[in-house]
Amino acid sequence: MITDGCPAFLLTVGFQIAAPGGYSALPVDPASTFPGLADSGWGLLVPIIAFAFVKLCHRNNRRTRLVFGILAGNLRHSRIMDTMHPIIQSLIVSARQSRSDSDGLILSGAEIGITFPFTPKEYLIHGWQSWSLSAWVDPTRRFLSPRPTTLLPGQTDLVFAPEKRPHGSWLGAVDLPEGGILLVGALGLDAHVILDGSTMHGSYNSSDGDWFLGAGDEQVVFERYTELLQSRFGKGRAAKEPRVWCSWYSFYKQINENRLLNVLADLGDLPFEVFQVDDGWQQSIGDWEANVKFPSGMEVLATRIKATGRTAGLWLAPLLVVPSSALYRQHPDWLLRDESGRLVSAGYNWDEPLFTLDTTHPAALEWLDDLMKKVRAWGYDYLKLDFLYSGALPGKRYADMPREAAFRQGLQVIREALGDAYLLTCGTPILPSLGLCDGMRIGPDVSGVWESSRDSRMLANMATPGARNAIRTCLHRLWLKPLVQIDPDVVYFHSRQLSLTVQEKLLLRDLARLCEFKATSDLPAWLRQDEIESLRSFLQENPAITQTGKYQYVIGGRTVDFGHAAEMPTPLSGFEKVTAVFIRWVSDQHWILNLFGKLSDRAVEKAIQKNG
Ligand code: 9PG
Repeated sequence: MITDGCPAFLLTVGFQIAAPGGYSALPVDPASTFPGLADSGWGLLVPIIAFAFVKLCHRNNRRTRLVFGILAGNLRHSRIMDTMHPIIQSLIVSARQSRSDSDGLILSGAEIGITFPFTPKEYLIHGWQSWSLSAWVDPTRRFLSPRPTTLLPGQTDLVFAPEKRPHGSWLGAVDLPEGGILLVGALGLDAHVILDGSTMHGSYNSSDGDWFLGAGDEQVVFERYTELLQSRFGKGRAAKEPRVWCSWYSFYKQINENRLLNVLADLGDLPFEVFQVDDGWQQSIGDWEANVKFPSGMEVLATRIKATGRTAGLWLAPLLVVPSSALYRQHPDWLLRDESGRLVSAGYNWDEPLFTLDTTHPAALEWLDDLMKKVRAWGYDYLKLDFLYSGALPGKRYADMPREAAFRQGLQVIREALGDAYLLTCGTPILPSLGLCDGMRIGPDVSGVWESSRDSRMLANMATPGARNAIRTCLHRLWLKPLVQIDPDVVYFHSRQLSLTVQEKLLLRDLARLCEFKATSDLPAWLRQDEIESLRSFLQENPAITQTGKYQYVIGGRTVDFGHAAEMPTPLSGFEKVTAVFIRWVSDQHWILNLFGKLSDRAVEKAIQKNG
């Protein structure tokens, strides 16, 4: 522990001395390391004299800069002693280097360890990409690994999928006994945090990197973390969150030109800024030209949308390639492969296996650049780019670089080619997208059901579509708001074909109010007049919001409690465990996925026809 009179700089000096160029577990007890200095009162005077001396004598000498660094660290440490959370001083920290930060410490090291002298009740896991689970979980509870296996590349970071201990991408946190949290968050791209007993282990995959270690009020700690992230990666540029009509959650793949033009006309004066065409317009995943359902072509559609005063939006999954596409046949050399030359699986969807472009291949990058310029030239100024995680999957790339850096390089090319268009990333690795997109999907898809017990409990999969899954993960990603506009997915106003209760639909809307990102796929033809008016005021209003508890808010004067939605599903009973073995096996059969896909396509088509 660090006592009041003892400058915390000894922590810094301790790191320098205890671990010159290496790593060591260092009990943070400077008094025991330097007993004389600890109570000598020289803590401030020594560095001032030395500082002046060093500055005068050795301006450009490398060793001087090191000493200077330690002394400067000392001054800052001395000042923040009063504000640093006392818990920091009781930790055992292992890192190559440390320096103080306004709300904690900045640690450096490819591997770090933070051991705390208490037993946390909760641990914050943070998912790799938009759809991956983020939540506070009971660290003692062992979760089954998620199924179906074929979908996992598109739901979680596969590298860490076999990990049984609680873990998450880039960051981890525990609750403190007296309230507040202890957070360790990476400031680089390829990091992971695992909880092992009372130690949080952080590791960078490919190199050394920095970490923020902060303690205190959850909101304050995350605010500091986002400031640090912003200084490294930048932030989105868009001024105000858009209000979007998106075609996916009503029509799904069954869009066509007429259906969309009818909706466009029906939207009337509802205050949507963006009319976004989702999946279903393209010839194939990889062949981004209009299919037969859009006989006038995508440029004409954009012109019709813009004629209503709205921004034309378009969905693409630009990094994905399916075997039935011309792109797959024509450019097999652009695809990401593993060490043995086999194609890397990016999951399974559209009744086909998914593969991905190698975003370090110069010709693939040129193709991406052309594609983005093409859709801009068609007139689309809002792009929802989806399934982006595929660009960051492990593999052997044309240029040897860490997978997240390779992804970011691809996204950078996309960003530049899109110019001033609004870029919404979806299914995207979180940290590697920061600074390059305007909006980011921060949870899995919503759907008309609250929760599928089969998916979340039997298959232990909380990345599948469902209102509760979406709310849970989004609630644990609200901290991203200073960095990027956060899209929680659409809300519902209609009452057809939904099993959501009124309360559950309201909760989705309140989540959108927290995020300030408002979108729906509701067809005006499906809405009663009162529902139209509720939608209109939802889009127009800007209610005052205050947080009153961990998951409690006052929104426009109403108390809203998200607590139940944020909880993890209940464990399986003995009998359910037996059933789960069978269901987990069945879920891994491709024909089952295809069958479910066909059944749901048919149900959607029926609903559209029945409801006009
Ligand atoms: C279009 C949709 C919508 C939606 C996106 C994304 O197979 N899967 O694992 C899978 C995951 C997500 C998903 C579709 C399939 O949804 O989030 O808003 O654009 O793609 O296909």
